Amino acid sequence: MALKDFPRHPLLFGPSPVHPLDRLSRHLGGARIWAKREDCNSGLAFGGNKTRKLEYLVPDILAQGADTLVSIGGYQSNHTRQVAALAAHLGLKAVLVQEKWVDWPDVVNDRVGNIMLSRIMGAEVRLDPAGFGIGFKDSWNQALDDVRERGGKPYGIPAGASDHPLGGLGFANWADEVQRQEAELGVFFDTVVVCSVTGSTHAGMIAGFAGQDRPRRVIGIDASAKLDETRAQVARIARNTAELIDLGRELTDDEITVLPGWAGDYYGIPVDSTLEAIRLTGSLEGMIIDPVYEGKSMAGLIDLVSGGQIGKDSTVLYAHLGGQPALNAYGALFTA
Ligand code: 5PA
Repeated sequence: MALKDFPRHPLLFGPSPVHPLDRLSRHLGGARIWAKREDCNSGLAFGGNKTRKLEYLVPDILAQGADTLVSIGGYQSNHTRQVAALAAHLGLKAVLVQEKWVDWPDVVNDRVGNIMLSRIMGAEVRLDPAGFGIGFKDSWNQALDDVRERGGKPYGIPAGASDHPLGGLGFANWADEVQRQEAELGVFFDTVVVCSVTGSTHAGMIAGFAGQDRPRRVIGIDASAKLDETRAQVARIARNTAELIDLGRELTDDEITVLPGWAGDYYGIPVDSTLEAIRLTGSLEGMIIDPVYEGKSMAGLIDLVSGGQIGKDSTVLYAHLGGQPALNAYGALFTA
């Protein structure tokens, strides 16, 4: 089935904005850098990359007659905040398992930012001491069982809405949207830089771009600090998605690039390059990025352009996937 034939429930304002980052480009002395802004793509609780993925899950949620969305993430998960917003929007309940994915000492970590927004939107938030992992968790299965026991009808959405048969479609659609915007703007992005953790953002892009006539590089920057798991999940979801949208050929290994080097040792803990990227992007462009995801992918972009792996004549699209609410839990890093 072609991508356009999959049912999609619109949750975005429309195509997300694309604009150049002129001062950052000049500062790096080379490649022309643009951003595509998933951080302001929707009116649902600040939007983000999951809102785009969820557009393709909604028809399935409604068809199954579910009354409760059940999902999982860290305390400061952006994904679960977007699930809470979707539940509010559809008039459903949400149960969110929020695990201690990050050993971060800030005393407001479980009270501000994303988790606060989810509570405001009426979600049932369950704090769980389990650590980081992108696989299926017992606590998630327990939450699904609990909803059933109460007589409800749960719909399970895995971490990051990734390991779901339809999880890659949202960003396959993003690839088509990019192509339409390029035609309007008269540009071609030969390189796309994207943050990768649970994988379906990057994977969807790979599958979507693979069907286009003009080849380009899609560079995933790992922010999981568990490279092998993220790389395997990106490859699996990219191939499933390619099959689902009838790409008509196998994806090759060199179409699947997840680079290590900017995640630091732990998911969710920023390192020097993350903080430098956040300050540089903020002070040169007024564009805000977070310490868990986008600060790490921007650090990757900066080094790849500075080091020449992305050439001076390149036109680069930075996928800004959202995530700023988590900054509130990292206040101690920005006191001066
Ligand atoms: C997230 C994910 P993928 O998980 O699709 O690889 O996307 C990575 C990513 N940027 C990039 C932002 C702002 C993100 O929120 N967040 C998760 C969450 O629970 O919020 C799924 C991990």
